[in-house]
Amino acid sequence: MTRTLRFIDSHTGGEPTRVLLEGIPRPARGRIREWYQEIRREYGWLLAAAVNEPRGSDILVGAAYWPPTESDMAGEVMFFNNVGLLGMCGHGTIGLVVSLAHLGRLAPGLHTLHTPVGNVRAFLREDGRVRVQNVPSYRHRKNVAIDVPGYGGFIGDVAWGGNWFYIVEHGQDRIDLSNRDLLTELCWAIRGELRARGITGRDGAEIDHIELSSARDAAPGNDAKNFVLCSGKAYDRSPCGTGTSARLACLAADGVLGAGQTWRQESVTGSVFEGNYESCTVDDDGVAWIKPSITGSAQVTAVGELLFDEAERAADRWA
Ligand code: PYC
Repeated sequence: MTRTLRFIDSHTGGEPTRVLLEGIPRPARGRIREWYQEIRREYGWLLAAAVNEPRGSDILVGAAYWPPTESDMAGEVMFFNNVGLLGMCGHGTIGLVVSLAHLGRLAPGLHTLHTPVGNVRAFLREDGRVRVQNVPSYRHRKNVAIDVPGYGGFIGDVAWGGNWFYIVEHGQDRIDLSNRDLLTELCWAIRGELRARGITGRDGAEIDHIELSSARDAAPGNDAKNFVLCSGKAYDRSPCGTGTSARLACLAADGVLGAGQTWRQESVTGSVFEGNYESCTVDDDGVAWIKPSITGSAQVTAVGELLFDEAERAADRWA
């Protein structure tokens, strides 16, 4: 039996997003934050097959999209990649909004999307740029020192921006595409060391995104350039919306960036997100929470149908 999924592809600053428009039934019960297990169990094989080879590649981020069920929302979205489900995805949200606009399903203005880690608001401007008001973000731990075998010592912050990040100010190797293999292996080794030492996000959550940042390597006019290694060992071609949000949370906590000030975050490929935050609130535990926004643009690259054979269920790529 053949299954068909309609899709629309885009890229946001070089990072691709594949939106699945239909074919993944909306779970009958609960809110989207409760759907992880059911989606993984019933449709994980299909999502994995939609983004991985031979239909996609390791760098493709997928978005299972469900149209609005309430009048004040633009729909529900669950992001995923080559190895599993994600929390939020900033570049993917920009890609989703531009894709829905391309299909005539969404007009310029403010739209609310539900994700498993909270609601996000996306403002589609008349010029096509999208401002994403991401989930509240914060720094969990500052100056976490680790010794990575073969690479030496690193100090980084653990922060949440919709996914978990370990963010390192990295002056050693240039953040440049010509260094992508070296940076990939370094980030992978850092992640392995974090795991080996039991360094996690809140509630034991795995830190599955590593972000190297350098002001030195940024182009004039930009504040910093980053290299972000995602959970499936692919590096983000965009400046990473959730990674930029996590970074903004650290900058806010350190008093380096004030509310409303713009932070120009460049990616390793040279694409840029503009970031800022609205307000910073310190909770009873002394944690500084921000409401971050990132602005960027996306381009639609393809629309079509993916065909699957039910027999592929047995070859679940996320297993
Ligand atoms: O833009 O948040 C992001 C993102 C997460 C993983 C890849 N891109």
